[in-house]
Amino acid sequence: MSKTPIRVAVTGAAGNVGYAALFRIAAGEMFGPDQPVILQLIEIPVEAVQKALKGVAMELEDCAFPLLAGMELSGDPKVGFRDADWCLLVGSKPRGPGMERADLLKDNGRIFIEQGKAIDEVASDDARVCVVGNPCNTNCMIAAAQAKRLPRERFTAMVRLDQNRAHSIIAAKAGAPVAEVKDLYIYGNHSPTMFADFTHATIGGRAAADAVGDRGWLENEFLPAVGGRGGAIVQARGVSSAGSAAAAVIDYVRDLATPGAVHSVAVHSEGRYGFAQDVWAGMPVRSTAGGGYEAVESFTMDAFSKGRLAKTNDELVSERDTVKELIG
Ligand code: NAX
Repeated sequence: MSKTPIRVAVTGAAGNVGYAALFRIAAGEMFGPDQPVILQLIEIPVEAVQKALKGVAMELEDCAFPLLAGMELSGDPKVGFRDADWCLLVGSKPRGPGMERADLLKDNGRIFIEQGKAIDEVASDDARVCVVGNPCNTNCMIAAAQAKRLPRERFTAMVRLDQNRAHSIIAAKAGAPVAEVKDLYIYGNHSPTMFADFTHATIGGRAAADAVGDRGWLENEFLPAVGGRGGAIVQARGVSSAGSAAAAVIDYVRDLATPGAVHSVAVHSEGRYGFAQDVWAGMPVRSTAGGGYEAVESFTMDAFSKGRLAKTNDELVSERDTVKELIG
């Protein structure tokens, strides 16, 4: 007997990351090769955008994916998130020319207040919320602050693209296959201040510093390369990451849905690793049944790492303070 379909709501479904992710979700790469999905595609209620969304849905139909058990298109979050089991918040307002970061935070804050409220009202009782739209840590904090029914641990944000970038860059430097990189996790904000903790990483079973043979490179070149990779992609492509971002969304949600997987996720910090209590910070988590997780708290940080954690925490605190009056 076939499984009950999982309802997956995706905002920004006609955008670049949405477009690149949807086909992979419908093909079974997120929830497995025998798990049907119903896609609930949400876009802004603007005629041209809704028309483009219809076009995306037409293409999904044309793939005849056996696991795609249905699609619902919407311009209203209270309709789009109804009964959703997984809410992937990809859509957000991009930073326009001359726009201050504070204005970006506030404009997006309003979107995530509305979506957080709608999810809390209409999504399924065991809904999980995964925020991708930037600034994703703070957007996630804002959405979670709206929840009265759903526990805030259900709200997480994506730092998986940073983890994937870090693995790839360090493997190339060590001349090792990327699969040999272990225990390299992302801490803090999804921004250039993030800390890709190479101090506990191993490559082919050896400490990363030994495998690379150059701690100076790790501190002074690797970290800026990971933090600056998004900007480098924009420079090269003229638009921001889409294929790699979609691959990271698949990895992030698939691992959350896989008990035992250990991976980087931005979660409610609760003071772990010295982060402020109420921010959402990247850290390693171990997935538990039903899309849950427990934070991995066992890594001991050296003085250099503590300095990096403090820096990314400062940025998260400043973002929190910028939107404070919005969330009350
Ligand atoms: P696009 O501008 O191509 O698409 C965004 C889409 O979101 C648009 O179609 C827009 O109409 C829609 N949207 C805006 N407000 C909405 C709302 N209130 N409800 C529903 N839909 C809404 O951006 P894209 O390249 O797809 O990137 C999407 C977001 O992901 C951006 O915020 C981007 O900064 C962020 N990213 C985050 C990453 C991460 O690692 N956390 C990496 C990839 C990506 O850059």
